[in-house]
Amino acid sequence: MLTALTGVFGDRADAVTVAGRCASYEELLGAAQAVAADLAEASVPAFAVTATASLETVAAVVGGLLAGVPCVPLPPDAGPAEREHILRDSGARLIEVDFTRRVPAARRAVSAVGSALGDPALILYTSGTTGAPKGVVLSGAAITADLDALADAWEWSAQDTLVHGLPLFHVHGLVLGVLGALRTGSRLVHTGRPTPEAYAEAAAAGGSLYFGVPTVWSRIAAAPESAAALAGARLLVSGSAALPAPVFRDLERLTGHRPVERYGMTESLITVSGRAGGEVRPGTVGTPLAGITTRIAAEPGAEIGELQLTGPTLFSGYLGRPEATAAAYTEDGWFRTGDIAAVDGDGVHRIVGRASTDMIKSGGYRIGAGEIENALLDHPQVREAAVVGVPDADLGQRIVAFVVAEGVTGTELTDFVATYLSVHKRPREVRFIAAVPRNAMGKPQKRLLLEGEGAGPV
Ligand code: MLC
Ligand code: AMP
Repeated sequence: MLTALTGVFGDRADAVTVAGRCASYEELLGAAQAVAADLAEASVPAFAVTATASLETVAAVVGGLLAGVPCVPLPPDAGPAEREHILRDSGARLIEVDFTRRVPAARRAVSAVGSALGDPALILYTSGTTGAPKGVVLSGAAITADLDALADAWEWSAQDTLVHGLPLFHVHGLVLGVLGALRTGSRLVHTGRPTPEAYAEAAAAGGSLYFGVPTVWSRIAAAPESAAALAGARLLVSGSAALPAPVFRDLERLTGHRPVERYGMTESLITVSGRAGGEVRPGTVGTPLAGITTRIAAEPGAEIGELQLTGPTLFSGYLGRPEATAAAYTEDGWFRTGDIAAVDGDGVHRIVGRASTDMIKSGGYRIGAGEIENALLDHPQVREAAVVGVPDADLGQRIVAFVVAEGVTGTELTDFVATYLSVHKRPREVRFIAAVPRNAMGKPQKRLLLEGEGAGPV
């Protein structure tokens, strides 16, 4: 899978830069082989690493691939409850990585780079509409199929320098942003954090291909000097949430580039994308990648409906949850994305919204309302809780919790959630209400809570 580590593209001292620290492929491989040797001896079903933006995280993931042991990247800002859930659910052993450690040749677990493609390569935890996050098992074969299709769509090659500053515990930053660079041989500059200044600075270092979530792009569009520095790039790519049309236009005006949008999910990897050199229109996410077939499950006479797909990039299942895995597919075997979409006459896809108000996207992070509600309900003062995503110019959606509670402040509840879950799952606002509106069946009527918040119908 990791073609660059075989040396076919040559090597350089700054082949991989993460948060200001550089490594050659040889150095990365050496550190990863030390991880792999330990994993081979430990005989564990999976291992976890606290996935800070660091060379250590990259070495851990590569080491897991070399040893054939799946890696579970833990969000570094996860609170104890979320960390414990992930570790317990996956059975993963938490490891620490010393990037400078090397093992003698005799202890190296695997000599060939990228064997056992069918095996689980990564287990990424992601939220559903209810309950705790589930482990999405991704095989090496699904990942390589996706990266090769993207390389084709974006003309992504060893001539590129990939720039981004996205978290290393999700598909966007880790699969595309790290494994993609190691497969295509493009130099990687991970900026630590995805700030406009850092993206601009990387332009001076030859950045050609830039990844960002819409929040990153909207912050760049609001920083004209930084945006102008991206004029020399080859391709700007946005994904993980919808890129607002005004941000698209601002980027075009300031950088001279029409950003390419692509669509994906943790479970399916990236499945639909605009093409380098192709026509891109704001509000559209392009056409299916090679090997992917899509369909819209619409009511008779309607043009929009749930986007469903099949193809080689799909996950192997939710770890230990066969029922949940089965429920993610239609009876005739298509993966149900839960996204509402339309396909234009020329096959270009538009994502119109999500089927459920219980799946929130904030800053490109996927957050299940149920998970936050459960955390809030664990607070002794909280009697009812309903969590929604309210439209937000910066974050796409911001998390707002409506609670029925006495004797506790909003800040106390936000802090309470932060100690349980990841920092980015904290509600931005807590609103106290007399009762959660419910229908005759007792189901919360979240659309009533969203009324007046500028949320259009989905
Ligand atoms: C955050 N903060 C809060 C808060 N939430 N403070 C109080 N109350 C809350 N509720 C703090 C943060 O910790 C931070 O503090 C500061 O406020 C600014 O937070 P922010 O506005 O959230 O900005 P930032 O931290 O810069 O995050 C924005 C972002 C981030 C865009 C960088 O959301 C991000 O990295 N998103 C990427 C998500 C992603 O990769 N998704 C891909 C999923 S895969 P401090 O002290 O730290 O400054 C996928 C598949 C696909 O979707 O298609 O790609
Ligand atoms: P995640 O599992 O975190 O990857 O989140 C997947 C979800 O992100 C999808 O189901 C979509 O709702 C959303 N998403 C990803 N890319 C896009 C995009 N380009 N436009 C709109 N929504 C997107």
